[in-house]
Amino acid sequence: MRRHGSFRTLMVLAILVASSFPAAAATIVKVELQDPSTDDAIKSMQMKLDRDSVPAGQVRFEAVNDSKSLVHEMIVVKTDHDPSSFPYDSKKDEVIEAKVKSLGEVSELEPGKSGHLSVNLKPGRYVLYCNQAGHMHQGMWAHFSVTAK
Ligand SMILES: [Cu+2]
Repeated sequence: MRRHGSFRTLMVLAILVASSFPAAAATIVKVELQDPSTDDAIKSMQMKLDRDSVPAGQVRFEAVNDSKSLVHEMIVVKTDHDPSSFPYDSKKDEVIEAKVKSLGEVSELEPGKSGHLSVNLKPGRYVLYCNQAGHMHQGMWAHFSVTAK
């Protein structure tokens, strides 16, 4: 009985140790969605990232809409191109999302709201952009890169 008891104790310890080291934590990227209503010093729409490169793996984008008046969003696309060359519907003044493969998005945040997106990213070049009418053309996008581990 005594041997069994200590074996059980060891097993419990092993499980406790294993569970205190969770699978690799996500890299957090903070994204601020801004426009001239955010601050007088900001002259155009923009997407401000606290880092523009992360190692491959799980990434958690934490987006905050810093606008005082406009809805913004953040869409993630893996591409070597600038959004200025994405298929565009000039009537709607927006990127044709059906033709640009999105890896996920934090969609339509009201002013002051925040949201997040967790995705597993492979090495390569990415673009983050906002597809509210006209916003991409007003500069609301950012390059982002993922490096091999
Ligand atoms: Cu926007």
